[in-house]
Amino acid sequence: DIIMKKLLKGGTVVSGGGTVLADVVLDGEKITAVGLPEEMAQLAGADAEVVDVSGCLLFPGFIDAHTHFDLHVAGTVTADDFYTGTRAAVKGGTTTIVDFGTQYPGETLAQGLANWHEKADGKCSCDYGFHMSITEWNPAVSREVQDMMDEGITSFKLYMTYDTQVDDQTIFSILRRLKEVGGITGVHCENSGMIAALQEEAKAAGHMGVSSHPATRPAAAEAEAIGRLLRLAEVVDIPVVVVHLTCREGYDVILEARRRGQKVYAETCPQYLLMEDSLYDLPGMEGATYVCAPPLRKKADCECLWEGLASGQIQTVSTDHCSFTTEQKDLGKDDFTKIPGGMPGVETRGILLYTYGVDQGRISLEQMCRVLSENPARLYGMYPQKGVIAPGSDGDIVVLRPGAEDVITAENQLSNIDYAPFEGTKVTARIEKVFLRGQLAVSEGQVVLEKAGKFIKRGKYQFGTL
Ligand code: DUC
Ligand code: ZN
Repeated sequence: DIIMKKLLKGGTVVSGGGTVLADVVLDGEKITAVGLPEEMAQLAGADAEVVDVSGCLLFPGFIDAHTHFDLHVAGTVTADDFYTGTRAAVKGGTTTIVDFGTQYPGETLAQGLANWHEKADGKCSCDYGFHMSITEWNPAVSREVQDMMDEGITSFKLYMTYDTQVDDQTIFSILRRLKEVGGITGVHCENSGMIAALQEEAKAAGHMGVSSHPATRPAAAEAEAIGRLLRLAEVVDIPVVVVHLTCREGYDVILEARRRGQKVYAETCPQYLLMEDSLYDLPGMEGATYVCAPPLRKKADCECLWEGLASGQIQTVSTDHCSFTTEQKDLGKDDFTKIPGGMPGVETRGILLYTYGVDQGRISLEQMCRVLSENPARLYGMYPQKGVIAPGSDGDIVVLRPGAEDVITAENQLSNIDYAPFEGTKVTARIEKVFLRGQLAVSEGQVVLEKAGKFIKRGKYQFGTL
């Protein structure tokens, strides 16, 4: 391919700070110029490949900082691995994922990381980084945290529930260590003891079906754990990320900590913005496809989360993509606690945020750009390599056509599962093209470039830049 330069003509460039009609020059893997048509044409030169993107919005490639690909969990393994998962991601406009490398029982962090590199290496159709999930803590693991930072793993994940959970003392020690090395952690906040007790009660009463799922993981369990985490972080004096926030109760706890002067970041996901817990009452195992933790909540919670996005109190929208087939979901047909928890999402996050967020007037284009691209790039040490369309940044660009009519169906999806949670949902945007570091990866909505993704060594989170 001798034509190295590309000129994207006629589009509207979106950033967190505004939108502007501008042409974009790509040279090799990078964006080299953004500006007025005549100037850009001159900079690109007569040999540049001209790509007509008129009528389209150009976003910096979306970043999904919460995926679970090829993860062993609940006695099975997620249906999407790095091959199918990143193909689905890039089709949906996501040019970078940050997956959760996991320290399985008995492993060092180095072993967990090596395992994740092996899973991802050569298989990814978008760029990728890893957080490390710390599930066992001792002095040797504590020393390894610096090694992770040196390897570009600058963020971590802790669970307050599941068998991967760490207790309060451990969380406190880990936060102390992260403060020393300049790391940041996302935390899955749910009170595991309360959930275990409620599950036992439900089962003792013979309530074995899917409809028991939401009531046994109440919003109070999430809000309590968020509060506990934030008090631990307060004493250590370190910013933390509350991942997949679902409810008003938790939101209020976060706002309260901010009023005390704490730095707290919050993430939510499309399913928590758009779906309600009444789905768990669907007949048979239909509701099982919506089982995730924390669970879907009420309409008022969805509204609260949209408000949080609009006001900037919630900084990122990720997916928590953790997909299982209906056959895998059937593992819990006699006992709802055995349903593998998780929903897909990487393929539809952008078009859903556009349709329900921007098009329906809940958030602005700039806010959409911030929560899908700019903020995760800043928070996870990738800005300005990622997260912005500007000279010097990677040529990761989503070409989104607003006003298109499309319908989400399982039949057309690339995710390796036999259903789509948003089946039949009408969307008003189509992702026509995606550029991954200057290369056309999606054309006419089809993935045309596979396995071109590379590992992104991330920098430290810079306090105060978000
Ligand atoms: N929640 C899920 O539903 N699945 C994966 C991990 C998580 O936190
Ligand atoms: Zn998750």
